[in-house]
Order: sequence, then C-alpha cells, then structure tokens
Amino acid sequence: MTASSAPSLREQQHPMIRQLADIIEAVWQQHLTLSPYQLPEDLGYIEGRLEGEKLVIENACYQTPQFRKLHLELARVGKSLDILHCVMFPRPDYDLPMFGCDIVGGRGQVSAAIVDLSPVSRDRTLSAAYRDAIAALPSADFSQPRDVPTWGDIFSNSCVFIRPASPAEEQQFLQRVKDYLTIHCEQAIALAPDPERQAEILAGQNRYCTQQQQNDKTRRVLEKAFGEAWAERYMTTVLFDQALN
Ligand code: BLA
Repeated sequence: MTASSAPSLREQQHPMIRQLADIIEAVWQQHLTLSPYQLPEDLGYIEGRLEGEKLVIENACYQTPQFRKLHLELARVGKSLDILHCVMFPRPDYDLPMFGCDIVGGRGQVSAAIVDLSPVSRDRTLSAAYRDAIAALPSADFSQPRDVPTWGDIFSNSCVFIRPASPAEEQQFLQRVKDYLTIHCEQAIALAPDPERQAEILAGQNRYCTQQQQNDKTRRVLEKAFGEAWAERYMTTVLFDQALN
C-alpha cells in the first residue's frame, strides 16, 4: 500500500502527536531538499496482531544531501496507545548530532515526551554553535521531568524528557521540538562535509543505535504484535539501523 492510499493514522491520534507530525514535516519541507527513501521490503505501512491488540505502523522516510535518512513513524496499539517516533540520521561525513524524538500517549494522556540533539563526536559534546543556539532559546520549564534510563547515556544535557502535566506544557514541548529541529536544519545546511572525521562520526552514530536498541519498552510493544524475530529485525533495520560507511 502506498503512503497516499494508506488510511491516515494521524487523524485518529492524540492531538499532541498529530500536531508534532505536522510540525516535523513542515520544518523538513521548509529547510531541506527532500528525496524519497526506500524502506526495506515495503515496511511503509504495517499491521500486526499476535496476542492482544492490533498494532498499526505508518512510516514516512526521506533523504537529503545532509541526511541519509529522515524517519517519521506513527504507531497505534489498539485504541489505547499512540506513538510518534522520529530520528534524523546524518550522512556519516557530516559532523552533526542525531535528532531524536519520541512521544508515547494514550487515553488522552501523554506519559513520555522526549527530544534531544544527541552528540556523536568522540568527546560526546555538542559543538559551540549548537550550544549557543540552544542557550538562546526561551527557557522551558516542565513540572514532571522523567529520569533517563541507563541506556540513555547517549543523550545530551539539552535533552528534554518529561510527562507533560497540562495543555500549556504540551504546547511548550512542541515548541521546544520545533526549535531544536529548526536549529538542526539550519546548522546542517550551513555545514560542509568532513570526510576525515567519517570513521569517528560513524562509530558515534552506531553507538547511538546500539544503545537505542536496548529500549525494552519499545521492543516489548513490537514483540507482542509481531514476535521476537520480527521485532529484532525492525529495531535493527528500520528504527535504528547502523550505516556501514
Ligand atoms: C519509552 N517507548 C517508550 C515507552 C513505550 C515506547 C511504550 C514507554 C512509555 C513510558 O515510559 O511512559 C514504545 N516507542 C515505542 C515504540 C516505538 C517507539 C513501539 O518509538 C516505535 C515503533 N525512543 C525512541 C527515540 C527516543 C526514545 C528516538 O524511539 C529518544 C530520542 C526514547 N522512549 C524513549 C525513552 C523512553 C521511551 C527514553 C523511556 C524508557 C524508560 O523509561 O525505560
């Protein structure tokens, strides 16, 4: 099924997820030159049901001169769990952090909203240009911050991981994501590739993927609907695939 003929999951999802999906695509289209990206074996629209509830996944994927893959995924489990997942994978000769975002919610409440620009350089810090741009943003204040799990040592100290406590906090989080995305796109298009750093960048990106693959909460949702082997394949080829060079 092609993306255009797929039933639109977006319209049924939690309003915060719907709004964020629109924001992400608008910022991408405004700043970047998008080309299609072919997912393995038509993993664009997927439905699964093993035990329990039906899982529906809708993927949108692009590439640009600076990014080997821009991935926006919307998922719904039964009527109770709505998920937005987004990762921007830079080409490995571009010394750029990884933009990642995940929102998990359902039944009117979002339990997890996370966004980060995660460094992949050997010293595991963001460049001064990123730090300055983030520091210049209006301060964001959330009443229910959440603790990052141990595999989350890939995240920067600009990572925002919260449970939004009010519609105002939901909007503040969406603005934060939009600001991080805009900074990221502006930095990316201003940057020249640096092939000499490619091995270091690739190692950092691959470490990011290895750590994300440890997220048992994501894995369990996929295993329940599709089984262990499928979940492993999906996590390592679609969600967090490692580039070879
Ligand atoms: C948490 N991710 C979760 C949770 C679920 C999923 C059910 C638990 C929600 C909660 O603790 O309140 C499920 N997320 C999914 C599924 C997909 C998905 C099924 O993306 C895809 C099909 N996760 C990411 C990215 C980041 C991320 C890019 O995919 C960060 C940049 C983070 N998700 C993340 C973190 C948690 C989470 C840190 C909390 C994990 C924990 O508390 O142990």
